[in-house]
Amino acid sequence: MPSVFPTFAPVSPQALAISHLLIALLIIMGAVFLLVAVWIVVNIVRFRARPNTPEPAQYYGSTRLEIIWTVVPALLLVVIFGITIRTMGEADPPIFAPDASAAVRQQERTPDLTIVGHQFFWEIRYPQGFITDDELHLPVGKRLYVQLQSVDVVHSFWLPQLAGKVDVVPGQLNDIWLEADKPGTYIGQCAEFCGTAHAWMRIVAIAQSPADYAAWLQQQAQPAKQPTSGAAAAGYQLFMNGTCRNCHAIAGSPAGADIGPNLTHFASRSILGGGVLTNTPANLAAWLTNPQAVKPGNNMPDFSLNSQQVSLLAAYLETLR
Ligand code: HEC
Ligand SMILES: [Cu+2]
Repeated sequence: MPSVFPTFAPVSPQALAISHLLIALLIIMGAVFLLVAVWIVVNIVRFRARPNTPEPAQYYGSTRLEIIWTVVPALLLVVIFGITIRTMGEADPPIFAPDASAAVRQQERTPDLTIVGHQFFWEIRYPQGFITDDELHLPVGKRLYVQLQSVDVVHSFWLPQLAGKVDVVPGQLNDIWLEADKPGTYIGQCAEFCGTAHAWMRIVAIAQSPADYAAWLQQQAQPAKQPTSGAAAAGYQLFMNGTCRNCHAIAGSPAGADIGPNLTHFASRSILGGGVLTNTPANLAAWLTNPQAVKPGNNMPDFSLNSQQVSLLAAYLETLR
């Protein structure tokens, strides 16, 4: 079950540091708020108008008070500045280990993962040579060096239980550390308005034990098999001879485009359309029938497929485990 208050349920040292900063700020701000609120209430009561009392004494200007209400907030800001700087160091540790040699530092560090923002889904490239979308897997307890790119507009990558928020900017390489110290499913979201369907640009991170992760890697690295009979084979023909392959890639097939999500292991994913639906056969049929009705404004057009075409295509796509 995903956490309702993800920022307060960190599962990595980076997210923990950010969470601590947030809690510290809430305490400081809460204390200031309480102090001011209580002081106002006390004075409203104490100096309220009573019958037959003269107007209380009026004061104009007080150097002492002005010094206090300048110095105290300034000191608070110094404290907040200090703990923020410390958090920044913890949340975004240096790319190279402190003892890395000069030769190592000269080279560009190869990312453990590359994540590419598209309107309106996340493409995840694994160094093992395969691509998946919207659902990333990572081994528990390992800190991954992740590079972030965009092919279109500015997005923002945010998995609050795992790390801070980093903008994903076209023409620029940004990076982030991703780590989860507990197995589980963590939900993220594009956090920069990037167009009509922005709200359904989610990402699911699944942290697995090293053995489960290795098995997943092995499975994802397999190319798709071409079905040889039945509805799936007919769906394959529709897919390859129709317009689908102009935008989608399926490893091991002639489809190799990179406009829409990579569908090689589509049926193994838990979500569909950036999280707008869970990935079930019925939802897949709804998506193919009219993706614009399911996720208005997304970049897959409505092809007005008839129900037979939908069921053949779905039969094929469901084989892509
Ligand atoms: C013009 C490009 C384009 C064409 C052509 C196209 N799609 Fe898509 N498709 C997309 C985009 C873009 C998305 C991602 C939508 C989103 O989540 O924002 C997508 C998403 C999907 C998904 C959901 C994938 C996922 O992981 O969530 C499926 C399944 C799919 N398309 C199947 C098809 C089939 C079958 C065809 C042929 C009838 C087809 N597409 C034709 C662009 C295209
Ligand atoms: Cu976005």
